[in-house]
Amino acid sequence: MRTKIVAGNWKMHKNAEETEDLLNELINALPDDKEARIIVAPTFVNLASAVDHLEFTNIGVAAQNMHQAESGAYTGEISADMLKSIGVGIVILGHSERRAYFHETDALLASKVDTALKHNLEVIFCFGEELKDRQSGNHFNIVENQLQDSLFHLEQGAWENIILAYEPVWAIGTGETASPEQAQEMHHFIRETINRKYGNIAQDVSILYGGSVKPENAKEIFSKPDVDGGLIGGAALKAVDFAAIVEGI
Ligand code: G2H
Repeated sequence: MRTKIVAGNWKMHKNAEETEDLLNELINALPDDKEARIIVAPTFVNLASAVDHLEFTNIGVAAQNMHQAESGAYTGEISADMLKSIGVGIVILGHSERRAYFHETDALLASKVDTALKHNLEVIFCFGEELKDRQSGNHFNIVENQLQDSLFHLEQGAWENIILAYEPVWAIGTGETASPEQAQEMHHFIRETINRKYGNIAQDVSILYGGSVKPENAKEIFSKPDVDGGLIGGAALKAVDFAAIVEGI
């Protein structure tokens, strides 16, 4: 059985007080009868307080990014060791906003993945095609290349610490969602692609869907056999919506 996961990517939202408020609301609102891992990813400056706040809960804390170097003259950046040192065990890498606005390439992401794994961080690795790729029918190629170029250098054992998040760029923050059938088709393709390279461990890799997941569409998307949960942006910023999405798992 693969682990079901619902993760909230808070992006650049919520100051310190708002972070604490949302965490308190989540602690009260989240259902406790679900066999799913729940993860939240607040901003860097609120990670330490989130770890403290959630210490006696089963909600995990993820960072939204990290630098690939161990340390050094990289003004404004955060290392894997710094995340570990405050009790963060998970990092989101490769989000399309990082790729688009901060020019993160598949090769750069491969080195971020290596550094994260070296420090025993779990990685939520995001990838997905742009609208032009889907319109030209090139979406499977793009996704396969992203996997190959950032993850297929890994040894089989490393996959225990990899969670995938397929996020079609055209569905992110746009209100447009991939249909459950489109999500299933791509998730199945992703699993087959991993299977061709690594064999049976493909069955154990959790593949989350991300892109305008909301309470109204979560249950149907999560019902698909190769969809193991979601990475939620906008709808993770309200406890009532995030809890309703978790209800759908
Ligand atoms: C995709 C998703 C979270 P949203 O970026 O990673 O955001 O649910 O707002 O589309």
